[in-house]
Amino acid sequence: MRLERAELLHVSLPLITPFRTSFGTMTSKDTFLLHIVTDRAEGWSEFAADPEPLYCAEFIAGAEIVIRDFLLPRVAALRTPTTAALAPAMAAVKGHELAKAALETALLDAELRAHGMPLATFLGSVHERVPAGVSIGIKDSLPELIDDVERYLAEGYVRIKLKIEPGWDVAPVRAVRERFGEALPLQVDANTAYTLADAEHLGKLDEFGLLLIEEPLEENNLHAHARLQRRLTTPVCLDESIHNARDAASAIALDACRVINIKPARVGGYPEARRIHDLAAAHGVPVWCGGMLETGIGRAPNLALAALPGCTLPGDTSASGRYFAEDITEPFVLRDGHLPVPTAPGIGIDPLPDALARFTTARRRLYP
Ligand code: OSB
Ligand code: MG
Repeated sequence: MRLERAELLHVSLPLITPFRTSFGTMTSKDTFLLHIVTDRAEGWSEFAADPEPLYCAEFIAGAEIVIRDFLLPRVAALRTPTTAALAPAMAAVKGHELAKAALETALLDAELRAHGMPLATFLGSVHERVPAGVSIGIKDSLPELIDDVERYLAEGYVRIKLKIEPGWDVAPVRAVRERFGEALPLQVDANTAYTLADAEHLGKLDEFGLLLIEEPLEENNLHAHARLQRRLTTPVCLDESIHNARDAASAIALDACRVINIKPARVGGYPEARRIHDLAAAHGVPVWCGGMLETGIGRAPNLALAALPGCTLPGDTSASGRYFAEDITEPFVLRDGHLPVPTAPGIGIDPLPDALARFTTARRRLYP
């Protein structure tokens, strides 16, 4: 396979409702797509992070520079750019997992399309459809939250995740439990909003039988998460703190988490996500596929990952309609609480030319 062309398309899609977390409020999904053309096939990917480095250290403008100036030249220098050769070629560049994932996924898409193989087959996925959970942002009031949960459950979502922060934690969890009962699969995500000094307060969540509490403490502090886990019966799940399989191995060894949220972008791509899945499965640690409010271009490959056998908890891969009035691809539609795993080669989906043209705000040639 020979790299012939690479371009980056900035896109902006309005969200149907603002999404508020402990780190900020999003009203639109602003990101870029990578489009690469090889002599054999074309490939697409979506950068997962936001314009500002609030969820993670990476951000759109920085990633564009990293890809253009440091990653792509290393890939273009390969005699035969294959997915397997990519990670070693990019390893000299420290960090920047989300930028690396974008480039690797676009190339993987092209490589798989050239072989006529769906990503799900490449990864070893075992399900044709995956159960969908939904992540619900912080609301202005409890009645507003209850309305949202009610609506999502009526649509068929099989698991509810509540975003929490100091001042919005025990009360919303209690309100949802009281209204919807013990049996509702329920979990929370703090996005690093607490410190170990809050351990006793977080312990108040134990009585609600949550599936997990996601990233309660500061990013990368495995030691503090292990100390917190010792004081909670609710399983700690790590998101922000897991950047690769090495981190996952350390976190499991330290008992810093008992569940892992795998976001392929956050760990540098699908092959590394698969390694984390395998490592966790070998330790009996359940994993699930997270999300970053992706358009269809980022959602499609995540559904393939979510269909791996070790993804035993429902993920955050919700239907397109939970985020956008109109997606950039054919929308993913919830049926019976599940989303279909794409079956076409590569990521299994393409941007719709008309939607792509309307959502694109800038287009930049990266190579040659
Ligand atoms: O922490 O999982 C997170 C969205 C953006 C950034 C971080 C997170 C999230 C979500 C939403 O929780 C998941 C989704 O619906 O895509
Ligand atoms: Mg999270």
